[in-house]
Amino acid sequence: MDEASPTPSVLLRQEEPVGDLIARMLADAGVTHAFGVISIHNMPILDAILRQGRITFVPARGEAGAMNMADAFARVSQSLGVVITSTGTAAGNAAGSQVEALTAGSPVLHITTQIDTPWMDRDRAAIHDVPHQPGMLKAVSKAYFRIWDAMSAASVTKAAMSAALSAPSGPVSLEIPVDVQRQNAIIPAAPGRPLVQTLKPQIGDVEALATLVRAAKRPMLWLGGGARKASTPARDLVARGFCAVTSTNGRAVVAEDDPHNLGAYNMTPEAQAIYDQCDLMIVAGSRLRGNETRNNAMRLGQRLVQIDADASQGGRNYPVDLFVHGDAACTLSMLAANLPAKLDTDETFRKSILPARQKGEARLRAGLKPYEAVADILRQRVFENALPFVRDVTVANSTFGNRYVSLAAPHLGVHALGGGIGMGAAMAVGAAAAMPSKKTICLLGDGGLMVNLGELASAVDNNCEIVFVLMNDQAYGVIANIQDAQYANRQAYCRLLTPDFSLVAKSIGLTHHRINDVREFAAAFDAAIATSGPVMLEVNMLAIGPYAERFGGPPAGAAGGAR
Ligand SMILES: Cc1ncc(C[n+]2csc(CCOP(=O)(O)OP(=O)(O)O)c2C)c(N)n1
Repeated sequence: MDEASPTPSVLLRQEEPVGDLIARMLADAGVTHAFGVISIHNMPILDAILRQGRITFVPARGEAGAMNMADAFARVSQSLGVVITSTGTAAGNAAGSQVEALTAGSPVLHITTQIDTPWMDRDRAAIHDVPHQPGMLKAVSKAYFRIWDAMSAASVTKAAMSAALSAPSGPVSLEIPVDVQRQNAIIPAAPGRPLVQTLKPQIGDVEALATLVRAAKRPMLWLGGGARKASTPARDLVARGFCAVTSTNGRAVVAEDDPHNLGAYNMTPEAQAIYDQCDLMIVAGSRLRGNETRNNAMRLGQRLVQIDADASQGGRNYPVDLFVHGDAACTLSMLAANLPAKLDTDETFRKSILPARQKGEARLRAGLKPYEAVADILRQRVFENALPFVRDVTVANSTFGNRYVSLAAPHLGVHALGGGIGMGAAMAVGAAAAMPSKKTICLLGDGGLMVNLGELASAVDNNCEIVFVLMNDQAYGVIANIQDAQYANRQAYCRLLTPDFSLVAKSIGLTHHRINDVREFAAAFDAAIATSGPVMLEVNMLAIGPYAERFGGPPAGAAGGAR
């Protein structure tokens, strides 16, 4: 190049601090929201987010809540959830909630930090130092990464996002020491968007599966959370002759009002009778959890096929005739392509699904007395208006919320798969951020709400469109029931002081309405939906009375019955 001609700008190397690069890469990847708690150790990143103005940062009251928000955001938006914490205690605070994200396989990027690199991993008593932080993060993550220096910042960030989003998706931890956040990095010549790969099964496996299906007269699909994106092929297969049943997390993969879908009534006596008729059960993207299979004691069909993106899942809980390693949506689509337009299946069997479901629903509803109105109104409004429905672990959800309240689409359902209480309120904030044009409905108990009460303020601060339906029995109702049934009525440690929630709500400017008569629920709920901003509807269970049937927790005992 001769001296007179200017250097083309494309060849001019540009640099920026790693904190800026991270914020830029997240925005380039389509991230619109991040959740977290600010700290000196993450300020270079949060300051860059502020200056760039491309991402809305939602400050939570604690890292546990922030992780739940990012998790629910990921589930409802079907995109990457991002949580930003500080090193040490802050990262530890997020760990319990990250266990839930890991259980649910949520694509969450947990950006956390480290002390300055010269002191890192050396246990030299620097403030905020935790020598075993990587070990802790690895235990609750699908994958763990550290950005050691500015040179690798872009590639490691891309790798972390890609790992979170690629099936089997899950939370990924990314540690960035605070001095590295300030170092200058080269701005890559192209945005480092995540590389999400679809796991295509081997054609031989799909052909073997198609052979089994063609021979079957009463084939069923068992759809789990891993099949949430497989609605199109799953609905197609049901239209061709399959019947379906779902886990709680796989609800609405096939429409909840499809007469050939048993829904999440997967453990009733009628369900067992159907499985005993079923000659081929194809389990797609499901862990066959103990609390949905009576600890694997339910018989699931004469032949069992499992489809999973995680190769290590094959035959983990049930012996299988065939394991197909592949993405659920991709595998079911390839299966459909290998099958005739109409399967030669048993119509009597297909017709038996709806009555079985109706029996399960009727039995469930009879046990809800006097709260049928709460269940019926939620069922109707949530389904008809396609609302996100977030559930904490409480009697109301273990009975009707998790199966009777219908969902319009799989991504609209958010609940604690791991059974941990206390995440509902924060999850509702994340769900509302993902779908601001709709009211998010959050059904929770007083015990669960107390775990993360502070996040109610986050909901108000961000003017989230949420209706909190609080079933207040002033107790850990589930625990009290178990103590009555299994510990000779020795109720203990389950009646903790709870505040007057109307005063809590008033003190933070949260609209609150207490329901003392269940007949008021329908009108109060519709008024809450029509109100702008968050609303708490407190159902006073002490005034209304107990459920007709007591819920005593998930099945007890060791796993491993179905052999
Ligand atoms: C993180 C966590 N701690 C403890 C438990 C045990 N546990 C299960 S249900 C429950 C009570 C929940 O109380 P509340 O939210 O008031 O709902 P209710 O049982 O009254 O319907 C407790 C403590 C749990 N599941 N998760």
